[in-house]
Amino acid sequence: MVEEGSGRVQSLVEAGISQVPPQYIQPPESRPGPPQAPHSSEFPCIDLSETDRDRDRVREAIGKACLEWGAFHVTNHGVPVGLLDRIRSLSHSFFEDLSLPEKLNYACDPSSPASQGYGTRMLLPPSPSPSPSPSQDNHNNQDDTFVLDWRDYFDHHTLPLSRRDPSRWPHYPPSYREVVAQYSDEMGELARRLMGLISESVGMGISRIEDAVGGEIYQNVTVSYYPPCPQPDLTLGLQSHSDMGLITLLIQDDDVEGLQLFKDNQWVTLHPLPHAILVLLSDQIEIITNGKYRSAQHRAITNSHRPRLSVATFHDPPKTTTISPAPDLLTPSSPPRYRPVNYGHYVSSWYSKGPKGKRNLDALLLI
Ligand SMILES: O=C(O)CCC(=O)C(=O)O
Repeated sequence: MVEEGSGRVQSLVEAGISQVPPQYIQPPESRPGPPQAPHSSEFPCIDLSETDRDRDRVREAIGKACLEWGAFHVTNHGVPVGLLDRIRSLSHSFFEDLSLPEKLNYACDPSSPASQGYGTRMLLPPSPSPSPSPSQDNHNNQDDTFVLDWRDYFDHHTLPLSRRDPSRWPHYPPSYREVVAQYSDEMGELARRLMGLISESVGMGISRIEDAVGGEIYQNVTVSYYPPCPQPDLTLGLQSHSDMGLITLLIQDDDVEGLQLFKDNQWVTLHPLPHAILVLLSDQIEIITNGKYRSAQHRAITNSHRPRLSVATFHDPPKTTTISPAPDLLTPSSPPRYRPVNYGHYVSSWYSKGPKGKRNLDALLLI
């Protein structure tokens, strides 16, 4: 086993292990198991080029997808498809062409949540403090029992521009930094457009979701790399969770499946759709819409023969914002269903307690 701090899943695989180390073995109830549902042939796919011609129809399709799935694919989304191909191929190159020591030059700080750089552990390691104090409750409900994900990643802090420092991103391949910056800009624009449509689709004004978070969007671009796993039936590439913020825009390899959505109490595998972008509603949208739209619970499974890569672009509120159900959607017969929450506290709690599906959001439920 490679020592904590420098070890990455990819280095275990390159060392030729034939059995998964115990810290990656999921409890029986969380293991992938046989597929419980056929592939997602009914998964919604929305053509955004229709928006100018028939905004009502697009809005309606988005509303239906949000209600039924909390997720949908978009095509003709305006992001150049060559850019989607480039970021995937540059990311493969970073993980596959650089040595471990070269990649570790960009190692993230594993003790800080969502820190920028090359990492493997999503959740915070257990706190060294043996005596919890009530005011630190969020940070002391953790234990040693977090099962590790079969995943390495690179997290880029990209927006607002004051957070963007490309000198902390890989210098190789040579166009990496420029492509990530362009990708961030394009995805940020698409996210704003989609949040407008989502806001309208639930019966609010076009800017209502953005206004609810003070108009400033924080964006992280996270490339996940899932090496082949010798025992895919015992592991998860990424544990079951919903994303914390507003919306996530995700692309994945065209030819390797791995992403599953939890729908109607079953895990459904999503077919990658070449050049489409997957939109996932995240937890703060569920709160703002007072539960009318639910955030998408998802996970990644592994396979034994091929690496898989995805690029998730998260769009989040500033940590200082307090999020609560939008007053526009509240009536005496539809009172608030969620307690207001400071987004920074929500994030700390998520990273220290673990997502366990949607436990952090469920903890805010009033009724
Ligand atoms: O790799 C995937 O398909 C899922 C990635 C994901 O869920 C995440 O980055 O939060």
